[in-house]
Amino acid sequence: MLNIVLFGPPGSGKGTQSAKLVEKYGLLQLSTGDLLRAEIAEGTALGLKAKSLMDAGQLVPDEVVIGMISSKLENNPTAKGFIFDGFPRTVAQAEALDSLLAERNTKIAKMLALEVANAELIVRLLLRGKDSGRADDQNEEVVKDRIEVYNSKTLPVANYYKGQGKFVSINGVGEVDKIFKALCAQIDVAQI
Ligand code: B4P
Repeated sequence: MLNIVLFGPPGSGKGTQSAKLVEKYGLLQLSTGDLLRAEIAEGTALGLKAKSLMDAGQLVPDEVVIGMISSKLENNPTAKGFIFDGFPRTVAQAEALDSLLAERNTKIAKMLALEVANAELIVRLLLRGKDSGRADDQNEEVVKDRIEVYNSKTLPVANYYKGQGKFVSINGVGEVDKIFKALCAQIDVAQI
């Protein structure tokens, strides 16, 4: 089983690259952002709770996203492996993920971290906001708040994986295909 954490600030290309990685490696993508947006679209109680936090650029409580990931792992026992996209976003989530994987006799092989400067992130997200309909992409203050939340709460997760010797930095600026090749080179080494 091959499990990869795709890491990076909002707008760094996690969703974009995950889609390509899924196609090439046949792994299952687990995007907590997508799972939460699906809950909102279905109008579930969880979705209603998450919406106001997401629209404000804040993180949804750890127990909510950990519960969603846990049930996805439970429901996909035969998966070849997983790409965790946008999860874990806090150290508590990273610890919970390690436990969930250990229960299944597997672990994270690598964290691949897309590095993009703040100014470029803001341009990308506001551009996406013009046609995505995502409230959190349409307001520059909210976009800046998301980057701030990333720096304060999510960046420490990189140190968590550095401590395990699993962290790899990838330049997230440039052509999508060039970035994809750099990610594949790391995954190919991890598979050997
Ligand atoms: P996410 O859905 O994870 O959204 P995101 O961080 O904005 O990244 P995304 O994957 O969508 O963007 P991408 O970089 O692909 O999270 C949304 C919210 O959900 C969070 O703020 C939080 O409230 C909540 N949430 C999610 N997970 C959570 C968790 N674990 N714990 C707590 N709360 C959680 O792409 C951005 C844009 O850049 C696209 O338009 C793309 O076309 C463009 N782009 C990509 N690559 C490019 C390149 N190389 N050059 C130019 N543009 C590029």
